Amino acid sequence: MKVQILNGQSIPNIPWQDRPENCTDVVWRYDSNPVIKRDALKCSNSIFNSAVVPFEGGFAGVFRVDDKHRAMELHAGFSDDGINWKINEERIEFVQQDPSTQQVNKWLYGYDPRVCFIEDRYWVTWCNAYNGQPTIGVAYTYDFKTFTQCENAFLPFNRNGVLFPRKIDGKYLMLSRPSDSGHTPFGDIYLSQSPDMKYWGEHRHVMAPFMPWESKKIGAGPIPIETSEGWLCFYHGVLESCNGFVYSFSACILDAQQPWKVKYRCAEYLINPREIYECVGDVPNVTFPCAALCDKDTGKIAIYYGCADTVVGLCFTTADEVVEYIKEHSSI
Ligand code: BMA
Repeated sequence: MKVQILNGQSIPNIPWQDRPENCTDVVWRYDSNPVIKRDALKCSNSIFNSAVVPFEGGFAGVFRVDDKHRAMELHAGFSDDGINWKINEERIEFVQQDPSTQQVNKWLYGYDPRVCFIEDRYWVTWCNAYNGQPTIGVAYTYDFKTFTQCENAFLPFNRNGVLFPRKIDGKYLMLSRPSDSGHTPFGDIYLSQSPDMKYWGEHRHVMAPFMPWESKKIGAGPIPIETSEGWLCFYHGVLESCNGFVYSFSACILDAQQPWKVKYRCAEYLINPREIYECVGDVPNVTFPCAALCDKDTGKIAIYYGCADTVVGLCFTTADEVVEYIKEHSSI
């Protein structure tokens, strides 16, 4: 491998398919997509934008489940192979250990979770309602059974809170996208820092929409992957067409020590809505990545992405290929 995966994990059972012979794309889809169908649960209207990590030799995750009331809920789930999932029928009931969070954390809705292992536990961030308005919720778990909720990271309005998998200079780092109370026709990615996962500051601008495919707004996706070239970050971008928003995704490489500095940024999307399950669903034309598994020994990457706000798809690349592609097609 030319690109080394730093501080990563061996995942010998990472879900994987080789690139089909007739495909020249740098990221290719699993041929049996979607991996999670909308009716995987009795209560589910749709299951999409969900986060998956290696766990106890298999995999665990936090899933966005919109139920048949059309309430947006988070459910835990488990899998041996990353493809066949057993998702809990009941939503996560977050534990409020701190009396002050009992006051603020009245559950209203939660969506677009990310899961990040840092040091000794799995941190969950998601779009959480505070005072009925979206901001970044924070919780941790050791076992995907008990989830302890903490203070929200920011004031409303904010979305797409994505943690880095290790501290830098003693601080936790989080990407996010300040937004508004509605369908937000704007948005840049920012980075914030915290000594304790509670107080966030030292905010830095990372990047703004740039190319046409992402011209309306951008948002961080899976947990950044640390490589010998810097942090490999997949992110979504939104184009506004005469028929509504189109969500595609691509990737950039952020500086290893100062990740608010963008080293390379792919000018093209890597995946855009074109398969039927990406173009047709509750919200058409959406591909929205929330998790990426990366095997440090081979550089294989498996990306989980929501499709048309209805189902979960899987696609693949390798660190060598995607990093080379980003560098060759960089807009900076
Ligand atoms: C965004 C979020 C995502 C969703 C997307 C497309 O604002 O709500 O959960 O996938 O819109 O509807």
